[in-house]
Amino acid sequence: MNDTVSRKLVLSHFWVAFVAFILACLMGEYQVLERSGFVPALESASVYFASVSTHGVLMAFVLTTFFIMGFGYTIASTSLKQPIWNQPLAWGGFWLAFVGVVLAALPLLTGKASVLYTFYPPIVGHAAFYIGATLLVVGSWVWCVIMLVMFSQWKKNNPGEPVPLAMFATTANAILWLWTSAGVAVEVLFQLIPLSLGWIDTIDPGLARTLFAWTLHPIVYFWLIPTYIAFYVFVPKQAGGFLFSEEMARIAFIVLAVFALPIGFHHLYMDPEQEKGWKLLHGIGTFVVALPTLVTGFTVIASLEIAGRLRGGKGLFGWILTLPWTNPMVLSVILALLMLIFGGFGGIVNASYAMNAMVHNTAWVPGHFHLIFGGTTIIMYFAVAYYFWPVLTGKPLFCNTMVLVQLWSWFVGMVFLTTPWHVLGLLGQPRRISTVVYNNLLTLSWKPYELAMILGGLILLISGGLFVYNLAKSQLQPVSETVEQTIEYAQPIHPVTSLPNYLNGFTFWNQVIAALMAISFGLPILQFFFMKTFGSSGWGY
Ligand code: HAS
Ligand code: CU
Repeated sequence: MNDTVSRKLVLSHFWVAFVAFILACLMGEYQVLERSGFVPALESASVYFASVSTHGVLMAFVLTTFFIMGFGYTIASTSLKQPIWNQPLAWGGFWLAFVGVVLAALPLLTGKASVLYTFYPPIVGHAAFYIGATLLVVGSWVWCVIMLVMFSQWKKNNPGEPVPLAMFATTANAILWLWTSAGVAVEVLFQLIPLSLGWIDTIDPGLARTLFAWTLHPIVYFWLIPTYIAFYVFVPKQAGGFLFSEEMARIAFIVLAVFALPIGFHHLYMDPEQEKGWKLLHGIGTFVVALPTLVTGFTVIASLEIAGRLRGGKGLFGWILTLPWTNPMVLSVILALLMLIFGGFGGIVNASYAMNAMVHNTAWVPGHFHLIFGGTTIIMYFAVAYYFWPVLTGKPLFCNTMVLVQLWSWFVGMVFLTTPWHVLGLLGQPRRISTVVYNNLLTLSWKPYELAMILGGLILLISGGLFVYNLAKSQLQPVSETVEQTIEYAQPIHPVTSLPNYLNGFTFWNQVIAALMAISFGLPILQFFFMKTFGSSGWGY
């Protein structure tokens, strides 16, 4: 057993994440039902928007942040083989973030902050929502500090040695998050909180959207990095093989952290406040940041092939069949990669300016991110939870078949939910609508797809419930003896003994990030302080 793991700390983070998750799943199913119009009794725009705002915040901010913190604490303590530095501080971060969530939930659930998870002004919610969200972010900064301190201390005590890959990548994520969250922090502190408290009368929504774009793109990689960590450090070992290349993994994490940051404007292609040259610059960067995903796909599939061949797989594709498909981690990675093909394809469509014009603000976009985030990213969160659970609770998973059923059903549900969403987008259905009041041939053609989405949502709700059930039942089962399970890290096929500084630290990369951010966000933000704008007063709730 890994005796450095702070079990209670990690389990507390994970349970907050997973309770948020299952509540959000419930809301998701209500939302597909409501917007389909098949159940008139459910129809209410105000309840719909309160629900969709809460669903988005719970999934995108609460599930992710708490999961990532718990994951990071486990990685830091087991890969560095030392206890968490300053545990009281870690608990402080946890409680700060938790109080923030409760504070934000109150206006969300009472319909006073139905501003969606992107909370774009001029829609304005209750101040408690923004203050709660700020506390959540500040709580997560505490986690970042702890990761950075543990990383630096380890390097000091082990001079010249490569930092374990898992910790290297977790630190990259902490650094990414500190940079990422700065944009929205400035927006909330200087624009939204003062506006919602009535201290100022007007704000510039263009500036707000630009600051949010600073956060909105890299945040998706903050969510994704734990998934990629699992791909590189757990999957090869669970499949029975080796990591194809540790250097490639390090390069992928560095490129993700460095290039995810300066490229938010592909969310603003159709907005007027930024000039086309800046959009082009950010557009090019968006294609660059797809590269580490391609590298990751290649390295992970190569690692799986090594494992498959070591297990006796022959021929061009025979190795796929010899993989241990009943191992939850291995099954998850296969399903995650399959969803990544289409989720990533959708991303490339979005990133291409002319095609973005066809799909922007349509149902295609939620189709894209439910597949790549809800699908690829979250299925690996499940796999990680299942892998960590025996170590955290000292008890085995109560039934592997139930785990496999849960993972398969999540995949099937995602296919049923997101395929129609993509089609609906191409058929012109806007996103962020509660209902369609007019009936014509166009909207009638949406109906069969709505039906498929309701089925998809239902499968996902059942699968989400099964996930929480599997974890709770395993943790609560009475067992006479605790299991001795450790978290095992995959070995690279060619062991790494020494590394150049730039593949083992972040000083240089932080400077690169600072320069890139200054180039891509400097003028686009400064312009707001020089141009004459009219400002908008908020549409209060
Ligand atoms: Fe995205 C909108 C572009 C990745 C999440 N994205 C969103 C939003 C979210 C989101 C939440 O350019 C909505 C924001 C909002 O509410 O307004 N996205 C991209 C691009 C990528 C991308 C280029 N997105 C993600 C990830 C997310 C995420 C990851 C969450 C985790 N996205 C956009 C754009 C928009 C956008 C625009 C704005 C749209 C608009 O107009 O509003 C790339 O990183 C994707 C790269 C991935 C690939 C796929 C490679 C495939 C591989 C699999 C190989 C597997 C095989 C199978 C062969 C190019 C590696 C092997 C099988 C075996 C059995 C072994
Ligand atoms: Cu983006």
